[in-house]
Formats: sequence, C-alpha cells, structure tokens
Amino acid sequence: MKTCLSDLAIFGGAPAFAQELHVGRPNIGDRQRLLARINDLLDRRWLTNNGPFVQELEQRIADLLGVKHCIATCNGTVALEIAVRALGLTGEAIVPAFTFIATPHALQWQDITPVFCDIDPMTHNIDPDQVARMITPRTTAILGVHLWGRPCDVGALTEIAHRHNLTLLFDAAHAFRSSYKGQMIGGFGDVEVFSFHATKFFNTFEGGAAVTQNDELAARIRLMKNFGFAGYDNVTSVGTNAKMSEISAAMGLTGLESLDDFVAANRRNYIAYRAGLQGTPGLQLIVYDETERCNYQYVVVEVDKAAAGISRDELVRILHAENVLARRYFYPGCHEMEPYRSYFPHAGLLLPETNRLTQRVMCLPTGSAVGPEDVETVCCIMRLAVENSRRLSNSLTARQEGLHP
Ligand code: T4K
Repeated sequence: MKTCLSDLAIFGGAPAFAQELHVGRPNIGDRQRLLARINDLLDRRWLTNNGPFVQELEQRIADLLGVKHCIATCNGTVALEIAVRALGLTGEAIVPAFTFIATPHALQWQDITPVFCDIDPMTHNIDPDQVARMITPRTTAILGVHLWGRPCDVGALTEIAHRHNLTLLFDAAHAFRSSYKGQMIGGFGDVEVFSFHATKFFNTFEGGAAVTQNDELAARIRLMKNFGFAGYDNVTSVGTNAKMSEISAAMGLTGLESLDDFVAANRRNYIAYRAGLQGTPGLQLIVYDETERCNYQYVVVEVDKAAAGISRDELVRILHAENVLARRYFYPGCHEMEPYRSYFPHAGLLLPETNRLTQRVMCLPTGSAVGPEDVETVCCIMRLAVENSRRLSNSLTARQEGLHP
C-alpha cells in the first residue's frame, strides 16, 4: 500500500498496478458453455440472419424484462436510430446533453434535431420540469437516458408526454436488469433501447436491442433491421442491416446465465469503494436505490475541488500514472461536441448542472475482472491524493511528463 507522496507513480514510485486496470473490462460468462455454443453454431453453419441463438436470446430477454417484444441488433446506436425512424419522429426531440454521444447522434442521423435539456443534479437524469419548459410546436419526442442504470423519473416524463401528445423513448444502454418502481426497465415509453457492447454489464461483444410492448412498432423495427424484407424477395419498407450475429447471441445466452454473478461482483466492488472512500472530503459516490434492482455497473465519483483540494482531472491523471484507467464519463457534454457545438453555440447557457457535472464526474474500474484488493488499492491512492492535495496540486501543474495520455 502507498503511504506517502513519494510512493505515487507521478513522483517516481512504481505504478500500483503492473497491468492496466480498466473501466469497461467485459464481464464474461462460463467459457466452456460459450465455446460449446460456438461449436454448435459452426456445426449448424448458421452464422447470422435471425438464427436460433438470436431467437432464443430475444425470447429470454423479453421474458426477463416482462416485455412483449425484444428485437436484437448489432449495437445499441443502430437500435436507437431504427427506433427513432420507426416511430416516425420529425422536427425536434428533447434529450439530455449529459450522456454518451450516441444518444443525440441517433437523432441527428435521422435528421431529428436534438434539443439539449439539463439534468437533475441528484439523479444525473433528464429533469422533467426542464423538459416541460422546453416543449415547442416542433417537439415530437422526449428521449430520456437511464444514466448509470438509474431510472429516469419515468412517471413524470410519461405524464408530460401524454399531456403534450409526444412520443417517449428511452436510451436504456446502461440499464439492463434495472427496475423502476419494481418494474423492469424495458417496458416504459413507446420503446426502450439497450446496448450490449463489450463494456456494458451484459454484453454480446457488440450488440443491442429495442424492446417494446407495441406490436406494430415491433414489426416495423424488425423489418427495418433486415433491409425491409418481409419474406424472400419481398421488400416492404426502407431498411438497413442491424442484425445480430449468432456468435454475439451465443455470448449473450452465456452471459445471461451469469447475470447474478455479474451483479454480485459489481455490488461487492461498489460497496468496497463506498467503504474505502467514505469520509474522504470532496469525493462523493453516486447512490443506488437498494429497493430497486440495479446492476451497479458504474462506480461514479463526483469530485468537489473546493472540498477535496484537487480537481477531477488531477485525480484522473494521478490514477492513470498508477495504471488505473479511470474515465471522465461523460465529458465534455454532448452540446460541446460537434456538430452540436457549431449548431447550437449557446446551448450551454441552459445547461448549468450538465456543465458542472461534466467537470466533476469520473468512473472507476469495476466488473468481474476487478477484485476487492484492487478496489482497496484504488481507494488508497485517492485518499492519499486528497490528504496531500495542496502539495500534489502544486507539483502536478509543474510536472506533466511521464503521465498516461
Ligand atoms: N447510449 C449510451 C448512454 C451509451 O453509453 C452507449 C454506449 C450507447 C448509447 C451506444 O451503444 P453501442 O452502440 O455502443 O452499443 C464505450 C463504449 O464503446 C460504448 O458502448 C459505451 N456507451 C461508452 C460509455 O463506452 P468508449 O469510446 O469510451 O470506448 P473505449 O474503447 O474507450 O473503451 C472503454 C473502456 O473499456 C476502456 O478503458 C477499455 C475497456 N475495454 C473496452 C473494450 C471494447 C476493454 O477492457 N475491453 C474491450 O473489449 O465507448
């Protein structure tokens, strides 16, 4: 364990980890079962195009979430794009700027203008009061994001959408196996979209899904994800190729069998981080509602420089030098990335909480590849940094070299 400043890697100490400790290390289920499934699909010589593994995965996910339809896709972004198109949105959609860039891109890609809305500083999710204030005659939809897997205020957003006759959809990329008021995420709004990317709590290498209770919408999404084919030689709508492959579905089916283990590892790490950082001034871990189901996939720390004596960015640099690749999710806000920065140069004026959080928030490594001893070491480095923040801050501005990019 590191006990004094000279132990820190930025001061010449050996990095705490010989191998990089990443945010987003994939959870992998039982290897033998995965390999057996891969053998099966090779034997069958059926590799993609709505194969048996994809169909089984869709059914299992629909059952798990209690929804009528699950349409598996090649990733979450394309699932969102197809959902937006299948819903026939036009004009503008209200969306948070504090999210991964895929959320507004999926709108813009379909020529829907994303109108950035501020977030609730407590939940980090889109603020329904702001949403209500931002509705104009051009608004056709609200796109909420269940950030960090913590559900949006679904009740308030549903009420606003009904009152204004708007479509409501959710980017549930982070929220697989999370619940809102006891009901699994997946059944809310007109459609919800998951990401099963490698870095997600549950992954299919690359992958995603659109889930909905709406039969007609499900049929449209299904057509669109397969070029608009409604049977051999019969194309009935515009479409794209968003199909999930059999090898991805094999990964998914195997991962589903270990979901409880993944949650247990994430929860164990989250609790260890909470204990390890408790009482450290200026460092605040996000809180999960233990009365709901959550996947604990994101260990998110808010750094208050005034109290910690050190900024989020300085802390990230110190951790990177130790081979702890903490991430500044989500920085900068989407409104500060192109093309939105050029389209809406003044958007930030309406986003004070987003601007504040994008400067303060960082994610720490977790998942089944991270153990309690790793967590204790990371916490020890962070505590040491805060306890010695004044000396550290001064020397950090002076010495940049030798740090991880
Ligand atoms: N909506 C939201 C709210 C999202 O967060 C996302 C995706 C989407 C929509 C879109 O869903 P997808 O179309 O991706 O299905 C990563 C992921 O690529 C992205 O899926 C995810 N959100 C986002 C939060 O994180 P990057 O640009 O940060 O990825 P990268 O390559 O820097 O990797 C992240 C970390 O994971 C690194 O520390 C390395 C580690 N890693 C990554 C991979 C791929 C591994 O250890 N092993 C791996 O195989 O976007």
